[in-house]
Amino acid sequence: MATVDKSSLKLPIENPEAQDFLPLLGTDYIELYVGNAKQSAYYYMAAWGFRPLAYAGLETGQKDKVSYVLQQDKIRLVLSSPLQSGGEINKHIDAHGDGVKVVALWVDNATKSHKETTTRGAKSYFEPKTLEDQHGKVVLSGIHTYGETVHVFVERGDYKGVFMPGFRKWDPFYKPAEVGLKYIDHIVGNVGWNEMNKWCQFYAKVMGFAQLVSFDDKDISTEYTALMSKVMSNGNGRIKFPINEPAEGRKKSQIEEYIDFYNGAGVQHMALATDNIIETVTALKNRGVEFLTVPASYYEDVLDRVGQIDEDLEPLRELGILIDRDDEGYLLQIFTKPILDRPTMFIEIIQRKGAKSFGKGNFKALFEAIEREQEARGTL
Ligand code: TYF
Ligand code: FE
Repeated sequence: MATVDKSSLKLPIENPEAQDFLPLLGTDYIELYVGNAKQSAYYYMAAWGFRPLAYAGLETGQKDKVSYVLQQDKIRLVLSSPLQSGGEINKHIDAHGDGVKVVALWVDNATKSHKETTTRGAKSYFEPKTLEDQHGKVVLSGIHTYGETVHVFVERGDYKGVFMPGFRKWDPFYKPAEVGLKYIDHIVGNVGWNEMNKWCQFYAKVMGFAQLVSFDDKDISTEYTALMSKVMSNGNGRIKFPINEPAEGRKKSQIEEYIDFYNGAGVQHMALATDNIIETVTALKNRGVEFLTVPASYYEDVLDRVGQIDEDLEPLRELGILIDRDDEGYLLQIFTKPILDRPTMFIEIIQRKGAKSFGKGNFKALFEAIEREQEARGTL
């Protein structure tokens, strides 16, 4: 059972009703609906160091959908594609391109999680159901969140199989080395104009989250790009969901570009944590992952802003890793270019050295880097 430890979390907007009705143990998995799961699985293994874990498809008696499950430390990805024309997954891909469908949350009781959230106003995605095989049972339930994204509650009990009933072990010959990714630090949702507060209220009311930190468009609008963002967190801080909305700027907001190409609200980025960002980003670059870059001038005065750090500045500068500090420590972070055909989802790599914040001191440099990419796409 998750205990509520708010001592190290900053919760400027307390949620008095919060915490207890929905204890979350962590992120269980992220499921992406993709056009070709087999080839996506190869990408996440070869480029990102995910290891093959489980498979469900024609060979396991699943006729309409194929899923590959990958894992790196605590991060589990499920890549799913339709095996027939028509149906929910094809519609999702047609509307959004490849993208995150499910943010699955690990709970002790999926039935209670469904009841507590739906009675507080969540729309059910599916009722609690029990899956069973010779390794035990897993109980699942689901609710809708922003756009067509859903949360699935996963109750594993003492299930001993590789992933869950319906899947078999997947052990191909090709298993590239990991790159040091450890856990999901946060998952960011982009929502439509003026919808940020509505979805923050959803996480507060329906899921018992509270607001972690807040910044407004004055903090983060550059000459062209504008957005607003609030971070919602569950009581034990294991689940952090920043929510962005577009704001009015001189030209098109990066959030608006996302909404246009994704055709609505959805997951914008996942931040994956490492405990050695220099090694992780070096490995990722060698495997072809492309990152945003900032001007050399960023590194001229960065140490004046963030003070002493443990790392040498040189490799950070060479790799383009950004640095920020809050009153509890510092953090190192870097952002990929969009990893899909549409300019929608990207991935952040983050190493926290005490800092609990999200890199506010880097927003200007980061958003200017994003604008340069938008400019190249003709979407600014
Ligand atoms: O998650 C965050 O808040 C940081 C910064 O469009 C950020 O990673 C915020 C908005 C955005 C890109 C990055
Ligand atoms: Fe982030």
